Amino acid sequence: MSANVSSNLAAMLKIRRFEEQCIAMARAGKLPGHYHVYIGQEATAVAACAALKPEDFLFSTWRNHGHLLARGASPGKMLAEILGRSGGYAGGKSGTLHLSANDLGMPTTSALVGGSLPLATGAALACKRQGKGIAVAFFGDAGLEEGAFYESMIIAQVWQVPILFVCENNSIPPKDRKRGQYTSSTLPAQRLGDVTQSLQIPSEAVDGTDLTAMEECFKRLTAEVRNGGGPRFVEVCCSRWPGNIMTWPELPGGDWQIDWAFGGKPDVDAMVAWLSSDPLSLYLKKQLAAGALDRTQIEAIDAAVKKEMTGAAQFALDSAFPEASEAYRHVFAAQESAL
Ligand SMILES: Cc1ncc(C[n+]2csc(CCOP(=O)(O)OP(=O)(O)O)c2C)c(N)n1
Ligand SMILES: [Mg+2]
Repeated sequence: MSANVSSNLAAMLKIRRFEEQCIAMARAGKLPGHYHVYIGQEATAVAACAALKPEDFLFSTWRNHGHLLARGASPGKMLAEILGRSGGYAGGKSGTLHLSANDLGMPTTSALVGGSLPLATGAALACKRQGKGIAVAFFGDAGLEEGAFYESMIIAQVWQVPILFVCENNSIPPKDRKRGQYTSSTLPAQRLGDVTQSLQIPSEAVDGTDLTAMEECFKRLTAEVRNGGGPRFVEVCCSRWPGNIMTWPELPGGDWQIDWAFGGKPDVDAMVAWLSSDPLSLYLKKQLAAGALDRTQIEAIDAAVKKEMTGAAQFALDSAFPEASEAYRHVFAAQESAL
């Protein structure tokens, strides 16, 4: 098995098992509140982050777990943050919606639709002025409904800053897309990249279920941006996972099973259909067909990842809640009154 295949598989499994852990903890009443999962989009984060350098900046959304993990964030510190514990990346103050890891070039995350785009454009301007790094902005298809999207595109293009806009369009399974059908939740455009094309920002669409295609795409586009080519826009065509409802993720077919890559099927029909858009299952099948790895190797990687996630959950649960006296630390406006 090549190092690339095993690291891709481990990276995608890490994201999936992390979020299954979140769901399990929520069901057990250990994770209060609302959170969003990235299940079915893991390949995008893995391929994009593989093309980045340590000095690059990344900006994300409410659906940020995969982006952070692919960038190398600690699952334990992330889970502690999600649980509001002091051992988290922001001492438990940011929760899941604003998860960040400054030391990894992810200074903040915005839960506003389109909210990260101006911040990412500003970071790209800083990269240009300092002569190092690029910025990558991940956002969903609804981002194109926001004014901040157009403002960011225009400024990025006029100032020619080094930024890659990555729109993860999880609205329609790419294989089911029909001619004339809108490609996003509400935007009436055939291809979302047509919008940026009108601003002279080169755009393309890539199959978000195909890790290998995305590796090539992100490698090429980040190189163009890095070499002074100005902004680029890529629409990643991927598919929502059936459990991915807005208010509370469910696991309609249970945890993802290795057996599903070997002919086994989930009990739930919606899950069976979705597997044909699942980048993890598709990658495994492709590598198995090519003889690049076998079941024993897959199971060994998965076991190591699951062990890491169990450790991460324990770290988070063992971490104390922040002291009340911490409430006014790390805020812009200090308050006189105590809690
Ligand atoms: C400015 C703003 N308006 C509305 C919301 C509520 N909201 C949260 S997620 C969401 C839809 C986002 O869809 P998309 O950008 O396609 O991302 P996805 O959740 O599909 O990954 C909306 C409307 C918000 N967070 N921010
Ligand atoms: Mg969407």
